[in-house]
Amino acid sequence: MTQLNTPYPSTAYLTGFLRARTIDAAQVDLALALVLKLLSSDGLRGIHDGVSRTPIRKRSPSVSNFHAHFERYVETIDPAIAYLQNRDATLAHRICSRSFLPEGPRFSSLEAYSDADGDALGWAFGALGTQDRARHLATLYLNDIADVIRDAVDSRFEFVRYAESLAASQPTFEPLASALAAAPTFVDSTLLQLTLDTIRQHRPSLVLISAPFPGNVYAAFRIAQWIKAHDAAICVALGGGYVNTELRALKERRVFDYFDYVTLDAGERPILSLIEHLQGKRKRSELVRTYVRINDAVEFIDCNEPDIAFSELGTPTWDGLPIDSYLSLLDMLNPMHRLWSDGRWNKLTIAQGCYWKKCSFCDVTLDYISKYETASAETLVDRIEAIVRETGQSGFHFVDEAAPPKSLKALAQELIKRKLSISWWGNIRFEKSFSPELCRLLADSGCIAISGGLEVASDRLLKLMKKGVSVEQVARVTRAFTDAGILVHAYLMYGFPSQTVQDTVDALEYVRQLFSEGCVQSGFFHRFTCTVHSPVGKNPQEYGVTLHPATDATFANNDINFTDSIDVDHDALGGALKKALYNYMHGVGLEADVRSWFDGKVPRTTVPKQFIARALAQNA
Ligand code: B12
Repeated sequence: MTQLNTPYPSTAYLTGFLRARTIDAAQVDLALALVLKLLSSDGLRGIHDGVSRTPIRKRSPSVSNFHAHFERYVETIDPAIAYLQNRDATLAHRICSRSFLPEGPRFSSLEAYSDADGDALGWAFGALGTQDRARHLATLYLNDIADVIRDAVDSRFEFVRYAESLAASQPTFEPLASALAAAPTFVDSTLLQLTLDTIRQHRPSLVLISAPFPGNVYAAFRIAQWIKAHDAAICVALGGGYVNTELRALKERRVFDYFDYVTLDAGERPILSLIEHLQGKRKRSELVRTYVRINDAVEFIDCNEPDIAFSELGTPTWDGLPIDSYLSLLDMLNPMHRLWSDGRWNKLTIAQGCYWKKCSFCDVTLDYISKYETASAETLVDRIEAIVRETGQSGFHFVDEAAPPKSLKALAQELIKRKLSISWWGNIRFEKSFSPELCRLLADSGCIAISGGLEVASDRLLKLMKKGVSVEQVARVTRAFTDAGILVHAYLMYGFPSQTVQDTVDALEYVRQLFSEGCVQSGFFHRFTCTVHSPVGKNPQEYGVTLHPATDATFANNDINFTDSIDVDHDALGGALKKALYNYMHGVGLEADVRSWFDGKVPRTTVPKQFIARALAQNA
């Protein structure tokens, strides 16, 4: 399960690469297929069977509501999906009437938004925002159905992650093994049918399953299990972001009851080597970054052959994916989350890896961060042109860790030179080099939004985490983006080692001022987690933390529990930070003393009231 608005790009990259090498390859998005199947009239009937088997006293409000209005759900599901797929825009009027879609508990969130006339969402979408309003209502309707699936059919279900806890930082394979041995749920059997249909259609000799996130892993194993049961001769391999991050110390033999091969990091070279091996042209000892089971033991084989250069990877292809069937959802009323879940974005990498690779909370020791490589602006724009030609769509999400300013500048100049009209957004660092002139150039080339890390807004902690930016610098850079008409989203963090209550209050004061001065429009506070691949995980003493790693990890290894040198209840503070930020994004509470967001007593901020205004004035 990944986001539903657009395909995750790994299959597009690999299919494009393999086809460029004249290897016959096809790609399928079973995550989307599964969701569309569940959200069809047949799917709802299957869900209803589960509901009927749930004793009345055990039914949650979502389940009871679904049962009571079941016929209405069946009648409305296909039109609602067609609407969310942008195939039937005029239905917006009926959806906005609030008498078309059945409304379950999820709709109660709307009460909080009613304006003085009792018009829910009036403040957010105004009188004319019918399409967005309908999209939000239809998203709540799907969320109600997801709750029903979770409460009555399969407690592990979510649209963008399925059974995530079985895989995320799971030191042993045990929980996954027992889930895989259990009888399939209705969600599983639906996926099983889709898997078998796909195998019959394509008749593959090799299946590559991509698991970018922990919430894909259980389903990946299920798919492999069913392929093997259907035809044990089909070779099945696993790779992707989850594997690259969490399975670097894999010792679990049972993984190979499902997969023949598991590979690490960029997939192109390992896959070419694997195909040559399967064709009898390469010895097993010449595989690249590949785990195999030999004599009942897991071995990691890596003949150290160099990776394919970034400039030689070829162009991703979306051919074979149903690009008109993805769902444009409008879930949270946060402008950046909207880009993540709404719209069919083509995905492309500007540079591989991160050019900075110093941030102490980040997985900088892993290849996908540390191995930095660029391609020329001409090559990138050739790829962009080819993708627009193929998909007919001109929106791009650059999926870099942090796109380098130099490459973005060259790319913008090339896009403008070729008079190519695209829209693009992506992740950057708030570097000094993003001057007002450069921001305007990026906007002219189609940049609509950027996200970047302000992390813990505190110069002491930014220095400790080796972020290489200061709060003043972030203020000036974000303001330059905003002035150029580009939406700015700030990644924020709390709970970093040695962060005091005072640091947290001060960080919120900086954030308040940044919103108030029109520097950022969107943000999200993430809780710091320590991973084994980050500088904090590698050198805990430098950060004053004591690690408590899992001692017997044979499967996944990523997050590590730790104790900080100071004792602060970050959970309690986190709630206040999120509440304040949510309000700031809607322009609410910007005048209030930041202490008012916290439940308990916290100290007054030490940040001067005009700190950000003064930082901006220095620039003028
Ligand atoms: C852009 C991005 C996002 C975006 C867009 C996500 C999307 N759905 O498109 C946003 C910000 C929304 C996001 C959200 C999340 N993300 Co994110 N994201 C990334 C990022 C920076 C790039 C992903 C990308 O598009 N890469 C380009 C593709 C082509 O690379 P790739 O998938 O790795 O594929 C290559 C190889 O892995 C390999 N390969 C892939 N599949 C296969 C299969 C086989 C068989 C083989 C042999 C090889 C192979 O070959 C490919 C080409 O070389 C990565 C980090 C990174 N640099 O990769 C994190 C990353 C994938 N995200 C991660 C996480 C955890 C998440 C979230 C779960 C965070 C959260 N707690 O909510 C969510 C999940 C969202 C969802 N369900 O869709 C982790 C996953 C690690 C893990 N612990 O499992 C990563 C690795 C970052 C990290 N270290 O924390 N993410």
